Amino acid sequence: MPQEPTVKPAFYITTAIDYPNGAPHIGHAYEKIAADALARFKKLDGYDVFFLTGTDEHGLKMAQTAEKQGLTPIEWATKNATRFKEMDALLGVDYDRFIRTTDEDHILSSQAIWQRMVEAGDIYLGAYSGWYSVRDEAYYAEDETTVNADGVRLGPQGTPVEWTEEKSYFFRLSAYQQKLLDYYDAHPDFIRPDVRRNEVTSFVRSGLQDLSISRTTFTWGIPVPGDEAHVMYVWVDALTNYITGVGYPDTDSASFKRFWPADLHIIGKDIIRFHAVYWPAFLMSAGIAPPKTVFAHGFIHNRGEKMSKSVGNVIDPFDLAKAYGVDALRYFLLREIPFGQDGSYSHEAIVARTNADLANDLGNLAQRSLSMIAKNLSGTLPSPGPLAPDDAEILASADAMGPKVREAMEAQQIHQALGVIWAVVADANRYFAASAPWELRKTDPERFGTVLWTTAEVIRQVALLAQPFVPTSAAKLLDLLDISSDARDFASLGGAGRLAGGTVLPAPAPVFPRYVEPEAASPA
Ligand code: ME8
Repeated sequence: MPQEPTVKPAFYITTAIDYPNGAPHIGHAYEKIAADALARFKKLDGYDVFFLTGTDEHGLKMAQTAEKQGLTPIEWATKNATRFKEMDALLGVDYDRFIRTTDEDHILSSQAIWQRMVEAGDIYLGAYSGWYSVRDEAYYAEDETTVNADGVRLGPQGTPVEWTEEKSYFFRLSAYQQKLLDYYDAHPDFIRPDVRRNEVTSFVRSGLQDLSISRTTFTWGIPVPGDEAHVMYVWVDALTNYITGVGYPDTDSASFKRFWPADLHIIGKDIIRFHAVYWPAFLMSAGIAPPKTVFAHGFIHNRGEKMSKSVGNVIDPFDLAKAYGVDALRYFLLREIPFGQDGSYSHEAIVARTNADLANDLGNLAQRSLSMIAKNLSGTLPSPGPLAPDDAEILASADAMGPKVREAMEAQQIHQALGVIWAVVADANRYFAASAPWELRKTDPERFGTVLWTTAEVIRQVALLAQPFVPTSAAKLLDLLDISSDARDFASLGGAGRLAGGTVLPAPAPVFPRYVEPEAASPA
């Protein structure tokens, strides 16, 4: 009987698009790594994944910095967008498209959604005055501002604001208050985690004002269709990237039909309002379905302090990857910080994680067990004899890992997924120590083989599940177990992909190096 071709379910995941107004920092790296782990997990779990990331290149701030550098805005944006792409390449962020908001298709897409919102009667011309922050690209109400000791008025993010008046197009956000509240009610997973959902719901309940969505005071933006004196407010253009990426305005295209509405927008907590209030309102107005989930992660601080250029404590992800290795950095960020909460970076913390979890717990277990096979069994993986209760127990824990990790990942609890995997690694170490294979080698060769096979089989499943988080190291581990490329997805978890005794394994090599402090520089 010919088999029906199985159609993979679609999964569309995005990151925020970064301002390329300088080099990327560790906060940018963190978000991309987390989204990449979620995307890789879904791919390995049998989904047809589309993963979009990119850069948000318009706005006054970009134009001003470019001018200071003696460059045109597009030259400045291109220079930095290149650096963001280099970061992704270095960190293993395996996106399907890197969108730049200066891309031609995105300009057309932004003008198309604008037009739909006009047709819906949601855009009108008015005038705007208020306290405007160039850095935040946002207007604030007077009571949201404060005046500091130097007499400078500051917005809620601590950036200077100026009194500004201009003609502006407005979006009728006020008309969407109840629709949004109803939407949140009907879609409890729309805003995650709960703390953000509550924050957004109470913001919307307190009343929504119409939103100024065009600017006339600068030109570095997407022209408003039909009124070229205006450019779009950068957030209208920025948010639209998520539909451009899958083919908007061609809503009949295969990619749009397949991938929209997005399954998951991964963003930082500071931009939740744009994604959970403005964005669904724009989409509703344009007759497009809102995304399924917006997940806001927390902020990374340097030793507990907020990172800022003026303090000089901004962390360069290129430096970190060089110092610790890409997989150690990825593992640290994803394991240490509960996803959705703020977290801190420090040298001590990353070294402790790297050496304890990666080098000692997983690295040593693999190296010790595989070396025993190499030395005592000429590198041939033994077949298991009858399983003793201890063997059966650790094997059952390994088999139970897949479903638990999946459950955590479905809820974007990345740190918990890693917790589940590394709990089994810890159990496997206890099992290995208690079974003392080095003693069995002479006294009970059959059990010696069973313990080594069982350990290798647990490592196989750990390595399979570790792929989304530490892709390069997990691949090396799978190489050491001679796992073919078609047996590396999650269909091979559990009993489906058991290691076959008799396989000749390659010579073992350490996969997770220990971090060793560089020699203290000798005094000059
Ligand atoms: O907000 N820790 O761009 P952006 C963790 N262009 N995440 C951080 C962080 C930190 N210290 N600092 C920033 C923008 N982020 C807009 C987005 S989306 C349509 C437009 C996160 O370069 C931040 O929360 O300022 C955001 O999700 C992303 O990095 C880009 O920030």
